[in-house]
Amino acid sequence: MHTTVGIIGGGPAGLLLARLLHVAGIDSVVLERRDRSYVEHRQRAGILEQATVDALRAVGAGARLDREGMPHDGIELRFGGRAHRIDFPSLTGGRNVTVYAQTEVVKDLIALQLAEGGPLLFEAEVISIDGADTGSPVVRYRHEGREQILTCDYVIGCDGFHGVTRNAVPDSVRTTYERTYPYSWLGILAEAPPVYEELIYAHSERGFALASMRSPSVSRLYLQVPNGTDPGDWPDERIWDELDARFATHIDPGWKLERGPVTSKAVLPMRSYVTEPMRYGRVFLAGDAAHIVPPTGAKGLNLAAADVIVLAHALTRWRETGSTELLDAYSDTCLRRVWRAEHFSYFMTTTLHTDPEQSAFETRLQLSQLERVATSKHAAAELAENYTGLPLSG
Ligand code: FAS
Ligand code: PHB
Repeated sequence: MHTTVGIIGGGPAGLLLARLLHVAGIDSVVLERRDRSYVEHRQRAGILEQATVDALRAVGAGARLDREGMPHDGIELRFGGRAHRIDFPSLTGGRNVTVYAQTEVVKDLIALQLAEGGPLLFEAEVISIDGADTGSPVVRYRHEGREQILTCDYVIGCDGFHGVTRNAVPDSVRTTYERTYPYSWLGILAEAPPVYEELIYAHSERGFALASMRSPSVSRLYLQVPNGTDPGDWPDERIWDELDARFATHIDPGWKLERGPVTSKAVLPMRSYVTEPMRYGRVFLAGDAAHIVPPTGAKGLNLAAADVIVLAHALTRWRETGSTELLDAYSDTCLRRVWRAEHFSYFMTTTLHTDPEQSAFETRLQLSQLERVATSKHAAAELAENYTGLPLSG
């Protein structure tokens, strides 16, 4: 089989790229290792920046998002027994975010691709990519019990952190940067109506907690836990009690979450990771295949979207004019945004989480930083601009 653009991975990056190329009249094939149900039900991100929403609308995936997505104009920070709201539009010239789960984004994009896009093959595991530095790279994959070949003009690795495409970039030209954190998140989904209008990020000496949502009847909540935590050690009541303890404030000591059946429970490690460059010859990397951020800044999914928006624009320029100027600039263009998001995610994570080893001095520094955000519109604007997403360039 031959295609112009071979896309490895049917997560948000791969699926959005396929749709962006389809709209531009460029053919592609998506190879996804897992089955459809697994990909559609993998619990991950929940916050979409405006640029991500705009891209989904532009490729025809905006209808349900516009019906069911929840626009949010701010977040609440809780620390030192107090609460402070960060208002996005007034601090960013009108920007906000939309709460719409990654599972729903993936469902919408898969339905579109199957209905009117190029081939999207599930249970098609890519084994290797050969000829990255030639004009016709070759993807070897296993599908329906047979090893098969896809020849391409370009190959895009959208295969996430555990994918294979990064291996096509020789160690001699590749640099990786990594930081792991001394804590993880225990994430739950619960059939419990959120008693809060907007997301709550809580710093407490017991550890970090985040209250998000999936709908008016489904809560999405996270607790900082030690690395290696077994979700089985956290029965539902223990989770609810700990969440209430971490969200407690002096101003409303009776504030409690509404409880309900926990339908999903998982521990998520925290990692910062970047691999440079995001391109070698005819092979490009996008999304988690190239970079990972701790989810505290809600950047992961949005960075993946930003990469493929830039890449689709560059491939369209190449198809229309033959110029590879934007393709040649892809890695540098994306890495500027990636490193900004890496820093913001690191800032949110290290400011809001209580490292078990940290000193009392470091805790006071965290509280001082949070106080600064709560009392300075300039400091609040810096957080709001990064959280709602900086303008796309390139
Ligand atoms: P993905 O990992 O989503 O998709 C890669 C796809 O490639 C997968 O479907 C995989 O099956 C496929 N693949 C891998 N190897 C392959 C091969 N050899 N052949 C074919 N296919 C292959 N971000 C947030 O903003 N907020 C969150 O709360 C949040 N929570 C997360 C929780 C978890 C457990 C994880 C792992 C990530 C979380 N993230 C979160 C980040 C997440 O949303 C990613 O940023 C997002 O999924 C990136 O999308 P992709 O780059 O498409 O990678
Ligand atoms: C989520 O809703 O899953 C979510 C929201 C904000 C984050 C991380 C995860 O920072």
